[in-house]
Amino acid sequence: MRKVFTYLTGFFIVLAFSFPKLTAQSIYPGDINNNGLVNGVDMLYWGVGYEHTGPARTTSTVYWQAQPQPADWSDNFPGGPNYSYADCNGDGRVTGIDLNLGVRGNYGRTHGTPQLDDYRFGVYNVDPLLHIKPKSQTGSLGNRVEYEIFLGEESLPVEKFYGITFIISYDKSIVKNNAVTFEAVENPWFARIGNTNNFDYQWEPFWHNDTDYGAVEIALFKYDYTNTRGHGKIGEFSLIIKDDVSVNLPTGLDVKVEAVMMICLLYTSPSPRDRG
Ligand SMILES: [Ca+2]
Ligand SMILES: [Ca+2]
Repeated sequence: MRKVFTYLTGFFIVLAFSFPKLTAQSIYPGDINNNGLVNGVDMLYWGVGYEHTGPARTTSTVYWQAQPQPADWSDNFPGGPNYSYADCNGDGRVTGIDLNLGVRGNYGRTHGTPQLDDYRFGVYNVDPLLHIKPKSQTGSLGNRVEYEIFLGEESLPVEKFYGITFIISYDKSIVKNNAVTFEAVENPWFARIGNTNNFDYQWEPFWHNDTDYGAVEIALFKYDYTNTRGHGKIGEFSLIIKDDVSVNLPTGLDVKVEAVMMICLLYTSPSPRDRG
């Protein structure tokens, strides 16, 4: 007979942040914040740098090796590197190619000794909640367990949303390999245009399951130069429990958020749109 158990609901809090300070050297295509690692955080930076232009590099490639920096572009990320880092292929413009070939293509690669990204947890009842909620209160061995992911609540919405990345970890010893899924909401609240029922398509989802570590990294990020206020479901996450495991129930799957970063757009420099 299969064991049936109740698993725990997690509550997590996220906080908008300012970009960390980082030193500039050469450009590794995809590592936009130049911390030595390509991950979801670089996708947030891409959304901020989208459509900016500046001097091209002498090398136009996303090949993973140190590329020479061009002359500085006119803008820097708040507290961080020059916008030229967002031009992963070095052609002088930040476009979808830089996201897809640079950041997604070089995802997970490292150079030097990576510095920890500036993940931060917020303060309870002050910052909006990132809530991972099981769809059912019971689960059984060998079956898929589904979770809904919510960001913000009616009583405490996200005031200015531009992007979020977070890492959900789970106990890999009791979760089936390659059985983790993530699906973003098709028309999420943060893509709503004003108070209309129309949605902006200038946002992207990303997720990657690391079976070695037992964690899935998720990123949802806009590139429309508009912060959104709101709250609600942002996606669904699921995994399958192995059918041949012995676990201490009901602590079960040990699903929790390991790290989170949420950003808003700061209007410290004009967007390409404002410049016309
Ligand atoms: Ca990085
Ligand atoms: Ca480019």
